[in-house]
Amino acid sequence: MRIHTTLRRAARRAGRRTAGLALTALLAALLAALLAGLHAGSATPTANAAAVTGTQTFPLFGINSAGHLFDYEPSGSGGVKPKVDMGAAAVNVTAMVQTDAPANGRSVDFYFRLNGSLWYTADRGGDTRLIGGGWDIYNLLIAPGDLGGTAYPDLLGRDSAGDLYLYQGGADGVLAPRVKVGNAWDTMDQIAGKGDLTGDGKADVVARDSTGVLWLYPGTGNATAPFGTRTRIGAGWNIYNALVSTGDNNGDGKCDLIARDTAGALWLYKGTGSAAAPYATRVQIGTTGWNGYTTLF
Ligand SMILES: [Ca+2]
Ligand SMILES: [Ca+2]
Ligand SMILES: [Ca+2]
Repeated sequence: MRIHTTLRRAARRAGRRTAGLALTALLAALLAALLAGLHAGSATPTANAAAVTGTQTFPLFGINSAGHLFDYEPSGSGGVKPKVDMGAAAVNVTAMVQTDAPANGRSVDFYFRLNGSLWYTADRGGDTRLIGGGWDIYNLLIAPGDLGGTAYPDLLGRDSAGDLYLYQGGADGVLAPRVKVGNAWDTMDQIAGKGDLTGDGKADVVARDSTGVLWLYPGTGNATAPFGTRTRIGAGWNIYNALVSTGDNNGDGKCDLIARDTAGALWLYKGTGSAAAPYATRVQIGTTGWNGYTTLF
């Protein structure tokens, strides 16, 4: 009850700081829905504590066209548990990513974009703050883990010109001013990452170009030049309409990749820890129905 009151107050304060009543109502609805999920017992962060210095295990989330948020907790062996409906938590939300802002190996925090502003909420409603306005300039946001700079996970945004910007994250979710870290990323139609794929402890990302080739961008640990020379993982990845990483799905400390095919089935590519051949042969972790989500993260 105390938490709920705190959330309502936070929503009111947040609304006053930005666009007024309409946003207050939207944010209040979102927070209420997140909190309902929390109270339903669905939102126990399942990240393994041993992963603080490695790649963390996150749940998989889906948002459907009605703005309902669904939580799939990890099974531990690579798959996911049955979904939990967290309610209409993502109505009018135009982007949402998850992160472990304090880098404690346990938190499941969100950044989400609502009415063009970016918000941060800790552990699904525990602490919510406005990051800032003007975030509609990005057509893709991902939280790939710690790319350098701060010892906390960072955020990447790609704008319509194809420029890529890095925001260094803080333990409280607050982001440092952006730094441009790349261009021509608009040739990529999927970008994914959530921790270390190559075995060197530095977070990496993978990206698929418009011809279906998947590329590895190895992390350098340098926040102003976070990626080394890319290497080609392989062709044929355009059989998928979504590529997303939720960290280490099978608990071996290596970042994995989830892919959704056009029939709505879900596949897991377990990370090998080798930059030369970063993924093992795929295994199916979902049969049908996954195309019902407009966003997976
Ligand atoms: Ca960082
Ligand atoms: Ca790496
Ligand atoms: Ca793994």
